[in-house]
Amino acid sequence: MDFRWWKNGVFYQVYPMSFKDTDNDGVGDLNGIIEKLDYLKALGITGVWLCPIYASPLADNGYDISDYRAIQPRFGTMEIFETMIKEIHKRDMYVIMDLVLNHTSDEHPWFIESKSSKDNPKRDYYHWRDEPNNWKSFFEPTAWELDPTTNQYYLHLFHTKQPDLKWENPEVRREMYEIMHYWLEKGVDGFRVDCMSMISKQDFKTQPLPNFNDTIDTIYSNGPRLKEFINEMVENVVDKWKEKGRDVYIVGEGPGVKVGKFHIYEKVSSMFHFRHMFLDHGPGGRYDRQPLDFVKFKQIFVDMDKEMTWPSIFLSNHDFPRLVSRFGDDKKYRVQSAKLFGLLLMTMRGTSFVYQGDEIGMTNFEFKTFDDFKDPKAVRALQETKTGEEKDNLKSQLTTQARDHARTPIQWNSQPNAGFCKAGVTPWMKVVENYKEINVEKSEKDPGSVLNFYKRVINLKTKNRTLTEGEFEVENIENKKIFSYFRSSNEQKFWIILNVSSDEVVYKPATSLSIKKIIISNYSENEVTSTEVKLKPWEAILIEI
Ligand code: ISL
Repeated sequence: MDFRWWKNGVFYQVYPMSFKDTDNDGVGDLNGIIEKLDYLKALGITGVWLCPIYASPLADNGYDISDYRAIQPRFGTMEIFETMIKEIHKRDMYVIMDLVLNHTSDEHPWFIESKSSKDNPKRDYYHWRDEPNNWKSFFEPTAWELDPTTNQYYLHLFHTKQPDLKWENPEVRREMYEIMHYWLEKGVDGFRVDCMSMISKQDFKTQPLPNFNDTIDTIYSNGPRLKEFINEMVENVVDKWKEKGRDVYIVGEGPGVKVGKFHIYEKVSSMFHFRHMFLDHGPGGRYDRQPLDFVKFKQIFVDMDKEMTWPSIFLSNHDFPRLVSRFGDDKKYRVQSAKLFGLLLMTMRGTSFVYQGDEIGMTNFEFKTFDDFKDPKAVRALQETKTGEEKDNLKSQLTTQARDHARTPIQWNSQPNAGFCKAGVTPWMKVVENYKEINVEKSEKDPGSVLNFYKRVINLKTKNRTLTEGEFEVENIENKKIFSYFRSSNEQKFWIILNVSSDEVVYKPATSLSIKKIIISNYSENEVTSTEVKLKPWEAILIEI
């Protein structure tokens, strides 16, 4: 098998608005990223995924692009961007850019032209109809907005300020490939393609919409021409650079990627599948939280490992609550459970992605008023609530489910504003109150910190071929509290055993195992024999067998 740079890689996802502010406007910036590159290097990171930094009115924090070839002035200038790329490469790290190809901002010149008249040459860059159908937007009750100039509706699967591009139009596709070349020429190493699974649209006939999550699988994603568009993108972009000796990495965002559908995506380097991220979303979607079924959670990874040539492993990102608060116990066992998920993240087959702040075990924030929420999805949901009861229900849903939890500033130290921005400056999102206890500076000094554990597991993953490419095999999948799996190659075999509960659990492996060495654990002492393991709450052990 060819061994490509991103295969043993560990990416770190930077959400620039919340990473580090250096120009005192309360919003993170590119100079802030440059300032912290040594921190990422010391963490063992091999690549950076940079969330959108393009010119944008920021209706969806940059996922609404108004100029694909310009830098959003709040983040910096093109010169600073170029310096950042050089500084990343100087440290032997790679960088991929988040590219939003499914939609633009409504302030993009294409859309301004498109809406100006029915016969404008850019009219066909977007989806226009005389009548809306029953499609819902991810953020709003309907996916169609009436534009008064021509009295037609345009499609927006997300915000009204994010009209969907019409990929069926070859001109649109050509524009997009040129944009990709533009950034590759500047030296970036690849892209995370936003909403890749949604760029080819089903026909717009009205169809039943029984359950919003099913809608993602059956109507919005995996559209009829998707495979053709993806293959064409790879031919026009990746293959062209291959001829010049560069291995361009493309990871697609893939809500709706499921068993039986991966063949659509086989030409891109990798895909993010989202099934584990939607498990606790009920028929009403994200704000209809259901208890997490941990057996199903494991089964998803088993199924997707079989389905995908090369998986991308992530357990959180900027669109979901904090990892330790969502899947772990962010109170009594915060440190143990954050470490457990760090070990899980680094020991499944695939390229691993750490979301900023998870490496120090950052938690959800406790909101005081609805004004604390900035995410357009939360803001819109609030507008839709009519009664006090609906408000109370939304409040409890936002407490656990809001995307905002992942977007609070990184807690760098115990100074005011957690060192994210200067004292006296108001950060765009509130800093979580626990920053004096949970921050990078403190974690660096504490050998038992989540951060120092992450360093060790990242280092293990990037240096060990078995952990990167070895087979992944799960046993006793029906066990509700234990995740027990093996990674094996011709050279080595590892057993990873995780207690995903706050209880003490005695676990017996399916067969007796010969223990060679405990490689790493989140407890200093473990009770392991070849036939039985006694696990403390959230105990996680990596054993060579
Ligand atoms: O968070 C979700 C729904 O509540 C996800 O389904 C998410 O909307 C979906 O994965 C697409 O996300 C991406 O595109 C959005 C943007 O808001 C997200 O931040 C981005 O990750 C629109 O560009």
